Amino acid sequence: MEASIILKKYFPNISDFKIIPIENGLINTTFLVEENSGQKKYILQKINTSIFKNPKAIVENHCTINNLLQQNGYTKQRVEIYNNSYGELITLSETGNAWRLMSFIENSTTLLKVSDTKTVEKIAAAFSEFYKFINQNPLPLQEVLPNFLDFDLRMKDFFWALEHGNPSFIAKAQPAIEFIKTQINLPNQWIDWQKKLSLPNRIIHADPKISNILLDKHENPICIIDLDTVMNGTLLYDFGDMVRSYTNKLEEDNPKNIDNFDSEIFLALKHGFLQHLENVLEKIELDNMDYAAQIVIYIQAVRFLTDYLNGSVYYTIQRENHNLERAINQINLLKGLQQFLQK
Ligand code: GN1
Ligand code: MG
Repeated sequence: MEASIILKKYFPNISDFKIIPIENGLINTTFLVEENSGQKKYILQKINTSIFKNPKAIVENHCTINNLLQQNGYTKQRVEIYNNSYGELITLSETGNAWRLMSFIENSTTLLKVSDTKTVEKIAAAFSEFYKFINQNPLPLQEVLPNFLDFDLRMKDFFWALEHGNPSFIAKAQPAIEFIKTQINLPNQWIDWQKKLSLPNRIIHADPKISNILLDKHENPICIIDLDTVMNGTLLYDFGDMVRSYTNKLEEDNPKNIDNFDSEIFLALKHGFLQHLENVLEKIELDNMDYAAQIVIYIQAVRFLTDYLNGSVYYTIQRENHNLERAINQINLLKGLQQFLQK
């Protein structure tokens, strides 16, 4: 197994260890490494280089962020990235795969969904604090995912897939496609702001989903993880993505035809998000949080749907319709949010 060969590049003498796959994330492949029957633990990850084309840049960014957090007196835990025995942060396998080894945060758990408003408020406040810290000084980040936040391009990719995608998938996805088309003007305002650079440029996490924060046994946040997408952008994107992830009563891939939007969680989340940012955010940001929530859910539905039509070449899937199920889940969430906002 490639993972155990890679592990030897970090610990040439390692003999007694277990490598356990962790199903977390739709892009990279993650393993828990337990050395000496669980005495020492690490996270070993194979980076998806068809998406992260410059893996060295993401680990270097990670170290830049960690250093800044440390300098600024951030007190929550941080995931460290280890050098291999040649002093490198990225280990290439013989077949060219890129791997990294990271610290394991003890006594922590992640959630896939959250139903407790107090926990949500704490999680949103922890991200709010993180944003405050990473925006204190200029952060020289390398660009790792060009166009990631370009919603104009996301829409163009969707229309391209409608023309060139797999015809049987297009037929199966008709109701979802129709829904996306009924709200085709929703992104216009956002795209216009992006063109005119109207939204304050800040450092964002860009993937603040529920499983990207580690909690202790009392559901207190202890560590924000997955710094791969930390980039310049708008904090409205992160707020929208939190709404997308935390207010969902179902897991992200459950297409059950119910209103899966939780309005109490939404209000708790807003409260937590503003905890460290209320005096930082500008009017355009404060005024458009509800719009941001809708647009980020909409674009995520578009992304899942586009990938489905293209034959699921981007997101990892466990079954043929997985991306369609994810898109339907997002559409139901958006419908629920919009109903709530109209009340
Ligand atoms: C991807 O693999 P993961 O969980 O880090 C995606 C996010 C999506 C998310 C949806 C680089 O994140 O943008 O919101 O799936 N990351 C990338 O669950 O595309
Ligand atoms: Mg991520």
